[in-house]
Amino acid sequence: MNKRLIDWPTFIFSLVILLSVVIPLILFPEAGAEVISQANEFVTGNFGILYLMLGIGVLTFLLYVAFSKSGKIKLGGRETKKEFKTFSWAAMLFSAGIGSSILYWGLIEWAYYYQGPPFGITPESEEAINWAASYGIFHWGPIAWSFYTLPALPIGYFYYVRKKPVLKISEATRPVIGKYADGPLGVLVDVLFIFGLLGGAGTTLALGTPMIAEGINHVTNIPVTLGLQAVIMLICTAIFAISSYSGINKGIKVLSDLNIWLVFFILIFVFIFGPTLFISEMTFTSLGMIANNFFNMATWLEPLANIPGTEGTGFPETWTIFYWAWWVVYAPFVGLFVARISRGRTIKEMILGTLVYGTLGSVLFFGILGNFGLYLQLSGSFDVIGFMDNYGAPAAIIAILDQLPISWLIIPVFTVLAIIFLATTFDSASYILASVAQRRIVAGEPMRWHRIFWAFVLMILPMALMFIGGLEALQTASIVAGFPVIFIIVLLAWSFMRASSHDLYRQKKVKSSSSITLDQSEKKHD
Ligand code: NM2
Repeated sequence: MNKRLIDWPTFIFSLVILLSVVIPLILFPEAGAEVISQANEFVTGNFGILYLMLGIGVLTFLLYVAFSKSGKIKLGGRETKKEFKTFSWAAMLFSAGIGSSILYWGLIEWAYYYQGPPFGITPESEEAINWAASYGIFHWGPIAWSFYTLPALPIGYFYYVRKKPVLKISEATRPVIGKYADGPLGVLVDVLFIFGLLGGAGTTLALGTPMIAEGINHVTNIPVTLGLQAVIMLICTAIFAISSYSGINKGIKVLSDLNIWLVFFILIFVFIFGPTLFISEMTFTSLGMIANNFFNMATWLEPLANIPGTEGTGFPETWTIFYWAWWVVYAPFVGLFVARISRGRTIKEMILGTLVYGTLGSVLFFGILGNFGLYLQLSGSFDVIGFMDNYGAPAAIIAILDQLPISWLIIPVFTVLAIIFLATTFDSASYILASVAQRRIVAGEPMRWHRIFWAFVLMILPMALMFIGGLEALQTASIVAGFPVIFIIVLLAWSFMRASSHDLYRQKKVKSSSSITLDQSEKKHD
């Protein structure tokens, strides 16, 4: 183990912040939960507009870059081949960026929109049904995926084009913050990112664990207790720690491929044995609905709710803003990961690949799983909402699956899938946390013990909160922990533009081919 490789200020500062949140929460659980919920309301209530503006801005920016000259820049030298085949690339991208939450929300999100639709629509009306089927896809669609893609641009650029062996957020902001990237400002950027990601991971675990527990309960009859949930968290940690320890090629890639095959199995099964025609038509109709209302959905902030005496629905804060915040905290991490696996691709391929494959994946999940649940409700064959009111969302998710043929097989497969999905997000997260808390990457990977270390840290906050009964407070942790990440995203976009236009300008003859290789050996950088 080489201690000199560790970036001690980032490492220690992140742990100090984590402990300074966890310890008071354990000592004063009630006051802690109250503070978290107030902070959440403060951020979503006052700064929601920033998130929505960022969403539209980032998507526009990426489309511009993809089709501009910078889009042609290849990540790597002229001879560099794509490191991963497109299938594995897309599988890893999806598995890293999406965790078990897509199983959770994919199956049940419609039920919330159906009962509490946006735009002043009557709950449970026909219009509410159309929105219920569409909004989930929107919240996991192109804007969401653009948050993920953006950080990959500067990071991939520095790693593969300028060939700096550093996978760090601060490094990618160097063209803007200059030498301060090596000082406290750089540490701050990395620490804020780490802290945001720990919050985002908390949200993921707070949703995933109860659902996995219900699945296990259904199969084995073991009651859903705190103990069971703690064991689940530990098993998940063990799986993703092993995967992260084995590295990208052996662990992370193998688990991601397995993950995608299981996903195909579940989705195809539900599509064939569920209401196939309803699923197809509803999904197709939703796509039209989203296309038609895209900008309304992306900008709706319910401004009238600010007028004294007017009651709002709270829809933007509870859903769109919450979602954007959650995607944003994961973004630098997924961006780092996408950059790491994109050697040999052009910037344009990377942008369009994440946007298209990512959105396509979300459409399949929400279209198939969500519309299956919606169909059960509307056809009267199973009262999902009634069940959810009595037993909660995680139990309702398993109960929906129980309506399928051979559910004795489907529910265990689904539960295993949820565990793997969670693990494939957390293995890459711990891998990336280790890269950020390291000064340099040697032999292409952060140190092994360091990856394991972060795997366990990812679990500490959720475990602590679970024992004090704060799993619900944790569901909004991404918002509170992630607010500063908005600024990091803007900084990253700015850095990429600065660096790439600078290098392109210096590149004397750019041929009009489909990819540009910038030979960095001859240049000096700003
Ligand atoms: N996002 C995609 O829990 C998960 O599935 C990880 C969640 C940000 C909503 C990411």
